[in-house]
Amino acid sequence: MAPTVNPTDTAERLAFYERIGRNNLAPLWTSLAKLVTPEPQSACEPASWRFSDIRAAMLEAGGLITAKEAERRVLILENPGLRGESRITTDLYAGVQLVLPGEVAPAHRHTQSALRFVLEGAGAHTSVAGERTTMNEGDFIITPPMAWHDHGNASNQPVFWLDGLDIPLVQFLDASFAEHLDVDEQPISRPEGDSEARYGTNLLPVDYKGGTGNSPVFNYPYLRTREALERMRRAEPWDACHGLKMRYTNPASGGHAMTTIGTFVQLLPQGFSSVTYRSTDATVFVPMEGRGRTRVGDDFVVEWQKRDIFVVPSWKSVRHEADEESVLFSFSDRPVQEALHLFREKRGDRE
Ligand code: GTQ
Repeated sequence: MAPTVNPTDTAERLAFYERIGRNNLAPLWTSLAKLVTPEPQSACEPASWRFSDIRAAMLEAGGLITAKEAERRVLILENPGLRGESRITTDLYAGVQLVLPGEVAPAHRHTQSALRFVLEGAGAHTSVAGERTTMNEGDFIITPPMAWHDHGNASNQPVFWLDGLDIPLVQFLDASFAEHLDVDEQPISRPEGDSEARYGTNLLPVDYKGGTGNSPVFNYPYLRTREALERMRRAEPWDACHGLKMRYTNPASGGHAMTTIGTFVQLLPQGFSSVTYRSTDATVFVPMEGRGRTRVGDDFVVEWQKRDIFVVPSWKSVRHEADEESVLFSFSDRPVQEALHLFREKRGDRE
C-alpha cells in the first residue's frame, strides 16, 4: 500500500515540531507521503532546446570569452524544473561546448565521467589519456573518470558538441576530485586509432583484464554506427516502441560503454509512430538525422529536427513520430539503476 497519511497540524503538534527541531529532529509522518511515493515524482520536467538557438548563443559566447579563459566554453542545458542546479535530469548534467578554430580547452581531469556527442563541425580533436581522436559529426566519445583530457580545434570551422556528465550524481555522492595539468595539451603517448585497433575490432590484448568498467574504446564514429543500423534494418523487424535501438557497449564486458551513463542510438523509419514506452531512467535525446515529434506524457510535444535536444523525465510516457527517416542518440543513468536493481520499464500503455 502506498503511504497516504497526511496528519493535520494541531497547535500542540506544531509546537512539538518546533521544539524538537532545535535538536535537529523532525517527524517522519509529515513527510512520509512525499518521501516514499507510489511512482517516481520528479522535479525534472520535459524540456527541449533548438540547436539554432543554442548555436546563436554559443557564437555570442565565443565573442565574450576564449575557451582557454573559460577552461570550458559551455552553455549548460538547465532543466526548467531544476534551474540553477546545472542539471538536465535529477542526476545528469548536459551542456553544449564550442571550440573555435585555433583554440584549446586546456587539460584537466576529474572523477566525473563525460561523454561528447558531436553536433556540428569536422576535424577538431580531443585527447583522452594520452591518445588523440578526431571529432566528426555524430561521433560519440568517452572521457572516463580521472582520464586527462583537453580539446583542440585545428580545423577552419567552429565545432559544437554536447557534453553529458554525471556531475549531479558525483555531487550527491560527495566524490568530486579534479586537477589541472601544468601544460594546455597533455603529452600524446599513443598514435591515433590505437585504442580502436586494440579493443575495437573484436580483438583484445591477451592479458587484458577489463580495467575500470568503462570501455577502452573511446570514440564510436558515427559512420560505423550508421552503417550498422543500415545493415541491420534489412533483417530486423521494427520494435513498436523503439524502431531499431542499440546500446553502445564496452566490448570487453558487453556492459554499457560507461559505468554511470547509458548511451543509445536508434533508427526510426519514415512514417514511424511508436507505441507508448516509459522507463525509470530520465533520458536526453539528440536527433542527428531526420525530423519528427515526440510526445512526453499527456501535454508536452517537441517538434524536433537534426541537432535539437530534448529530455524525458523518469516514468513519463514517450511516443516518437518520424516524418522522415530519423536517427536519435540518447543517454541516461540506466547503468546506475541497473546496478542497483532499480531500473523499470513499461511498454505499451497510455498515461
Ligand atoms: O570538457 O572537460 O561541459 O570538465 C563540463 C565539465 C565539459 C570538459 C563540461 C567539464 C567538461
